[in-house]
Amino acid sequence: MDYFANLEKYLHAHDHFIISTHESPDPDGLGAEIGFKEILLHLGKHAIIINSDPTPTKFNFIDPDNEIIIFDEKMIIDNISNYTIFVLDTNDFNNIGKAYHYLNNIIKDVFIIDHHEGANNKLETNYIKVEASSTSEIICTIMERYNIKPSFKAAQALYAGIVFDTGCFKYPKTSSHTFTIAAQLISSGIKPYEVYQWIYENNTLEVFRLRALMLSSMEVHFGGKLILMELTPEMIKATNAPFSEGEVNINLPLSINGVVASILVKQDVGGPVKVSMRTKGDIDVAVIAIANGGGGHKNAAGFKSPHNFETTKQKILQEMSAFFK
Ligand SMILES: [Mn+2]
Repeated sequence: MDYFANLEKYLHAHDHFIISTHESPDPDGLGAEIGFKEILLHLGKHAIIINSDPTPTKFNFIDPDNEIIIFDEKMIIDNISNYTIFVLDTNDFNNIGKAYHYLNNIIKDVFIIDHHEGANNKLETNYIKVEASSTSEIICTIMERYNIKPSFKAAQALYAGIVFDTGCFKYPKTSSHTFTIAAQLISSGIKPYEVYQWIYENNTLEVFRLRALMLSSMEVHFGGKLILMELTPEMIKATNAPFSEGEVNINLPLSINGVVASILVKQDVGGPVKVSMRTKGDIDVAVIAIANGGGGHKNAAGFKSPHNFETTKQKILQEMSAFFK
């Protein structure tokens, strides 16, 4: 697969680009956007970043110049019909959130840069490298191909994306290439400890209280191998913490000896019921996610459920039981 040739073709065909990422943006999506915008400007292109959801406050350091535009139904973009879109860190244009319906009506062409599994029909024409640790890592590779040295701002944003998506260089897709790229980013003067503190030691009391509620919802299944937690609209209302801050707690149960699967059934206030799955070893939850219309990787995947909260819980436990026979 010549990802780079696909990208070159798209870049030659267009000049005005909107960059976007998935709803509830995380440091990988945000960092990749900041880094990729720098590439497009360097190539003499016109580029703006539009996200459906605001950047979580604690990740504002990734966008110090406030260049990310938050989608608004009434927004006016001059010559919008000239634009095509780059979708980053999700392989489904539909996942960009509220802006999707608006942009889908206007935008002629879409190009995906991503590292999630589950889009085999899009591999031929996009830049989807599932072995990459993060979309930020892919953006660094593209920068290298164009001989672009990232600014301090872009280096910090991309480093944050890699740190976040690799869980501080420990998840399975962390490779020697990931470390090489990280070393290059650090050589532009960024401080790894600062980035670590901003991402991981920057919790509010509200977020800590939400974590407590989620941990107390814990159910142990299949002889201690699977843990299921809930993140409910009631918990969000009770703590006033952002939904996205609760979502990351899915990783906590995997730190328990013997636990190989962590399931989070979650729902934001007024939002759909969703299921997130994290596993260790050969438990391939991408299969379950794809069968339910979602996506992800072997050990990290998710989907939106058409059912209510309780039914969703029962159904996912039943589907997971196949791994514990
Ligand atoms: Mn990512």
